[in-house]
Amino acid sequence: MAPPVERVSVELMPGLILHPGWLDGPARTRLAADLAAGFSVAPPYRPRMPRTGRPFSVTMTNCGPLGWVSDIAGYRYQAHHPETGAPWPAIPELALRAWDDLSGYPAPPEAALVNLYAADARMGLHQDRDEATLDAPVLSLSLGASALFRYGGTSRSDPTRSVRLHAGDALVMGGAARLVHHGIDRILPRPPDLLGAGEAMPAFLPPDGRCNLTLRRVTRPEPSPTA
Ligand code: MD3
Ligand code: FE
Repeated sequence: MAPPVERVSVELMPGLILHPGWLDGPARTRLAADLAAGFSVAPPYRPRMPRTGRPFSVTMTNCGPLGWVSDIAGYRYQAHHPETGAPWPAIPELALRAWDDLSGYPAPPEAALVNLYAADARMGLHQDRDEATLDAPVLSLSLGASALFRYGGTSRSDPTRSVRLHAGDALVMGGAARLVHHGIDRILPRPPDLLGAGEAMPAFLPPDGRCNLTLRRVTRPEPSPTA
């Protein structure tokens, strides 16, 4: 019998909860396979900054009824891939289960944004506020290489702290943390592993790359019949 999985959680600030190793090795492998299957329908593409058209250093795709996209015209959620026009694939089952277990939100997520980082990619400090449902948390799942995640406050000039995100970690951003500024400063080199058995890297990632999936509720849910 495999030993039971240790399940701890750390409140980094009110509303920002880290669940280290939420997905075990087999779950990470399954999630990566489900994502890879989706990429054949919705290939990762390189978004551009609104106005300037500057390309992102990450590539992106989405799963779910809606996907977050960015191009010269602005940021928005839309139902189709911006390059192929195809509807986004379904959100992987394991990701939906993590949302049920961790979000505390009564309606399912509508968008799962997939960010793919090469070893030299980063994501500048920003807020996520393109959703009409700021009462719903955002849930992040990490695969592949570890990263240095930075988070601050609701003001851009608030002091920041950093924490490492590792493969399998789940991070929930809700309540007072929903509108904090955050970003990825850098992808961390793989630690030299004395046993030669480092993290199994999803085949779709570039060498020492990282994948992050963020689940989001975008539209206000219909009131439930019992409410
Ligand atoms: C805190 N992604 O996609 S995940 C993003 O690792 C994004 O790819 C980063 O920021 C990544 O928008 C960070 C952690 C995260 C995601 C959303 C948040 C933290 C958040 C929303 C509000 C507050
Ligand atoms: Fe974000």
